[in-house]
Amino acid sequence: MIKDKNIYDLVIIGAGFAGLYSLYKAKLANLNVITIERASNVGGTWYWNRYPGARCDVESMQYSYQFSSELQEEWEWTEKYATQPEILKYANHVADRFNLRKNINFNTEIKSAKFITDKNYWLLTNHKKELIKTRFCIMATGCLSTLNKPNFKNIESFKGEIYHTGSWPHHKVNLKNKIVGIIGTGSSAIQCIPEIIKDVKQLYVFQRTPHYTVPARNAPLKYLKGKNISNMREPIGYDNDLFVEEVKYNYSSFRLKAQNSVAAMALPINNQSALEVSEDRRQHVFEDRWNKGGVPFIAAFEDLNFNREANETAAKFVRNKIKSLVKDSNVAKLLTPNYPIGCKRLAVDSNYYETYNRSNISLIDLKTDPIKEFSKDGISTSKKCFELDVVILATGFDAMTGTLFNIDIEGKDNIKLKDKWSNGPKNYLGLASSGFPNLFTVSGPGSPSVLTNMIVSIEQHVNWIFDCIKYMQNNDKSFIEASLNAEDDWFKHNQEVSIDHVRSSCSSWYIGANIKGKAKNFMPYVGGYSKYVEKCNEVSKNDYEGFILK
Ligand code: N01
Repeated sequence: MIKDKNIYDLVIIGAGFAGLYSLYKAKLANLNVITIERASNVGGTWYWNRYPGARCDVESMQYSYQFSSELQEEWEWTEKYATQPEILKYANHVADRFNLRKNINFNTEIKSAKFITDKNYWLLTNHKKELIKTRFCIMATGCLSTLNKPNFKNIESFKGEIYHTGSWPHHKVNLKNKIVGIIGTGSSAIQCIPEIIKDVKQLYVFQRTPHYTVPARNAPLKYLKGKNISNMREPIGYDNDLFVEEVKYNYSSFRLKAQNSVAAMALPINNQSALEVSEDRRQHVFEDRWNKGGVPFIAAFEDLNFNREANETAAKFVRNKIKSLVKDSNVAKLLTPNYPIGCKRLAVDSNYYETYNRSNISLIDLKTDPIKEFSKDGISTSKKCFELDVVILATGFDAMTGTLFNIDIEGKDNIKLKDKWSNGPKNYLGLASSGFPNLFTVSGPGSPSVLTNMIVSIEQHVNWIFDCIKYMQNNDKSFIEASLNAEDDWFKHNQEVSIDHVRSSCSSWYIGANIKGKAKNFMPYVGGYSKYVEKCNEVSKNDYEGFILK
């Protein structure tokens, strides 16, 4: 690498899990590196999403780094699904344990990034208009970090409190005895509603589309703590009987199962089709998965994601559950989705449907009674005025591209990323886009990303990027750019594999449907994590085939 004291080797934008691991790797590689983070501390999505009930719906023993066996050994998760405060504590522990903080500029926001072609560096500008030069840039900016705040008429006139689940305050929000309205019924709302209902006087849930959710069956993790068991079992994901020590004893094979999977998670697999078994057997399998809890429900049969008839058997099972769990049949009907299960990301809950049996909750169906406007006192729909003390927007994010577009990124020949991607995010392997040399995205569009266990996907991306930088150093290269052909082929492949997948069968943030004017393309790569990794490895083995190196 050419050494110039005024030019960083690498700038990493973001200090969430992707940014922290990138920084760890950069320090290990002895690079002159700085991480820039707009928040006042590490954690990324877990720094911002601190709404009541926030927790990860991937098992904590899997939603954790594997790059350090010491870290993996010493950290003790307390619950099957970690809460947001515990995950944030973990991110802080990682930052301290690996001495990462001194390379992070907090409270700093990058506003623009321009590639200076003749000098072969990126020129970044922060919110204070300070300039930073760097050879390489890693966008560890997260997939769900730009809020979707719908432009409700007169929202600014509301005199009560307004919060967004994706940017919840650091102080405790007092909802005791308040009348609260929550807009949206996606994963965030599904976690939040059963928590806040315990405090509020009355909760109005404004629902546009019902969401499928399955019970988490969360529980404290079981520790042997010195007690002996005769033989350490080979762990399978989502086995509620396992002791943590059993997972740790076999952690490498447990992690390998995730590496070889579609979703970067060790899930119990059933290779049968839902259509090849008897009705009794099918119900038994669904019931078993429902009782054990969590995302393995959608892996109950191998064809639920591809075959609509098979998918309908699972959807019907959940619809019947809703009917049996929600006492008011009209409310149950409104909560029942009519699209394929798993199209919108399956939510995982604790007592979501049961919450609707309480006396202090009302469900408003925005399909038949849409929001007209806000007033100083609350929300008016076409049929009624709701006086509210607090409004919670659980309206999601401008996913995958929103945060990249918030930075004015300009590549070669004055091309802006926003313009280049105006018809959808085109790049190679979700790692780099033609025209934007030496700039990598971690878990960006075009990679399995949000369809997988994010920490595993992040580690794979970061490892690939640092192997690439090392290859460049060893081969005296200082310029890498995805070729147009390679990214066209990858984009085409991505769209092709998504056509028959259930994920593309309804309007969701995966296809940008939640943001007005956004291009409608299936953004994450749906071909499966292990296949994707194979492709990435093949590219690096073949001297970064599909990239132009100079
Ligand atoms: O956001 P969402 P989220 N008027 O976009 C509604 C991750 N996550 O924050 O479906 C009225 O899913 C919208 O309605 P509709 C996870 O990947 C993970 O809940 O568009 N309503 C929908 O109901 C997840 O998928 C965890 O018709 C409006 C809701 O708002 C992702 O974050 C936990 C509206 C938005 O749902 C996003 O989840 C939580 C409008 N104008 C989240 N605009 C884990 O456990 C939007 N809505 C790891």
